[in-house]
Amino acid sequence: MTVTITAFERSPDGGKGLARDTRVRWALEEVGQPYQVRLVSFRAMKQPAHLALHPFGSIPTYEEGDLALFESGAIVFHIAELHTGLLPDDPNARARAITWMFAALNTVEPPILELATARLLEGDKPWSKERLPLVEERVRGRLKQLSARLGNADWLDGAFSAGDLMMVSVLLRLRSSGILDEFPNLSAYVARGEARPAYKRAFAAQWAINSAPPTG
Ligand SMILES: N[C@@H](CCC(=O)N[C@@H](CS)C(=O)NCC(=O)O)C(=O)O
Repeated sequence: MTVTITAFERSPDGGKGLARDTRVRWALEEVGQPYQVRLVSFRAMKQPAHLALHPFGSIPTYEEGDLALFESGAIVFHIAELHTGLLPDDPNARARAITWMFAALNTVEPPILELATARLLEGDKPWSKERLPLVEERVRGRLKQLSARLGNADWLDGAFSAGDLMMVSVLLRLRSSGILDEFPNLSAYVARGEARPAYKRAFAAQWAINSAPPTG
C-alpha cells in the first residue's frame, strides 16, 4: 500500500514541526507505515489539482489507493483504525482515546490557534495589547483543566494513544509563548511525546525539508 501525504514546500515555521503534516507523519511512524511526501507551494495549494484533494486548499492531505483524505484529525484517525498501536482494542478505552482526539482538536486547539493569530496576525493592531491578555487567559483556563485531569499520569488515559498524539501536537504550538511552562506536568507530557522515537523520526523528516537553505 502506497501512502502519500502533502506538506509545505517550505513551512512558515522553518521546521519547528508545527505544521500539521508532522502529526500525520508521527502517526505513520508510530504504526510503521512507510509514506511518500508531495511538497506543495502556497500557490499550488490553491490550484484545482490540490483543491480536488483538499477543498480548503491546505495541507496535509493523505492518499492511499483510491482514498483521498484531508483534515489532520480524520487522517490520524484513519491511520489509527487501519493499524494497531494507536487505539486500544477494548471498545470503551478506544472510545475514550477517540474522545481525547476530539478534545485536542475541538476544545484545546481553538484557543491556542486564537493566541497564534493574536500574536502573528493582529500584533500591529491598536487593540492588540488589550486583547492579548484575554486570549492568553483563555489558553491558561484550558490548560489548567487539562493539567488537573492529567495529574501525575504519563498519558491521558492509560497507554499512549492517538488521543495523546493529537494533544501533544496541539500543545507544542504553545511552547514559544512560555505558557506551557506554567504547567509542569503538561510540559513534561509534551516532552514525553517528543521523546518517542516515532515523533523524532517525524520531526527529523520535516526538519530535513524546512531547514535546508533556499534553492535558486
Ligand atoms: N483543520 C485542518 C487545518 C489545516 C491547516 O490549516 N493547515 C495549514 C498548515 S498547518 C495550512 O495549510 N495553511 C495554509 C493555508 O491554508 O493556506 C487540519 O487539521 O488539517
